[in-house]
Amino acid sequence: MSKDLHIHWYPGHIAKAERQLKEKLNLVDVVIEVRDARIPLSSSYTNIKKLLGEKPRLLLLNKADLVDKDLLKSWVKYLKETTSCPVIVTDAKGAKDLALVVKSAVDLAEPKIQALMAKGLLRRPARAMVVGMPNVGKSSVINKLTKSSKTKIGAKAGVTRQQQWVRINPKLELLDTPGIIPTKQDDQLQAVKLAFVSSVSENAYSPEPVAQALLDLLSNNPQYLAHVQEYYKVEELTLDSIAKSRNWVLKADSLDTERTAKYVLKDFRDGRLGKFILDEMPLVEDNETSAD
Ligand SMILES: Nc1nc2c(ncn2[C@@H]2O[C@H](COP(=O)(O)OP(=O)(O)O)[C@@H](O)[C@H]2O)c(=O)[nH]1
Ligand SMILES: [Mg+2]
Repeated sequence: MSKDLHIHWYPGHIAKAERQLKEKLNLVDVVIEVRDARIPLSSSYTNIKKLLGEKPRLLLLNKADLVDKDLLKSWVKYLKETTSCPVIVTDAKGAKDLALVVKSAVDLAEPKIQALMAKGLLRRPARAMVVGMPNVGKSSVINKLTKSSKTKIGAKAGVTRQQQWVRINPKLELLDTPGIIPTKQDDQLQAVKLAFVSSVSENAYSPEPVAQALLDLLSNNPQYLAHVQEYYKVEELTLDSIAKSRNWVLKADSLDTERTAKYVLKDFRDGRLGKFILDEMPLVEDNETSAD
């Protein structure tokens, strides 16, 4: 594989995955979209509404343990304003966010349930599914939601053949497998960020340019730069200087930058380099104050 900074995509796979996702979406009243809090924009599509349709959507910013709490608060506010969806911060270890996720999903589905009842149908539990890009924590969220309730309902006649549903409470049923939003290239920067957080397969890129791109991105933020300088005891965030500092050399004094790249990516993914959010928040026009 070349050492260029390039993420390889498979358009055929993407189209197929999107089709499968759309089929599953037909089964539910409400969608729980999980994003990686480290990349609140890049871990979704810019035109996600086109993919998910007009279904009511709840946004979870997962892996919140890996980012700065205060910075994340401003992202929650931003996403609420720009998507008009409820936004909840979650992490795999916390449990107190669960009740809120369940309540929000039920509330979001209520208009649909009311509409069914207005047509003369009996009230039924809302149906939800978890969607998101690879590795954002979809399975962890499903496990948390279903742990308290082991009531498998099984396949519903006329609703689905293979899908399993779990009753979370009398008002909510959850599809027990997630819908996968395939990662794809809206732009190269987004693609590389998805590689940082393991949302794209390691076969799709070479580690050195991707790790260096991470170091470059972190270098642009003075606070993040300081964290990483401190962690590796280096001035400049390059694979060479980190390899030297760690004494990762191959024979004949050449630096083992491949090993270094893999360590840098792992250190970032495990949260050892610091708590970073790698997307830039676009400026929002404040219509309310300008109208004053
Ligand atoms: N630090 C951290 N790791 C998480 C969190 N949620 C999931 N993970 C880890 O992220 C990886 C992917 O999680 P998984 O639920 O399988 O993601 P999925 O591919 O979207 O289903 C696993 O190694 C999880 O242990 C979280 O909130 N914080
Ligand atoms: Mg999974």
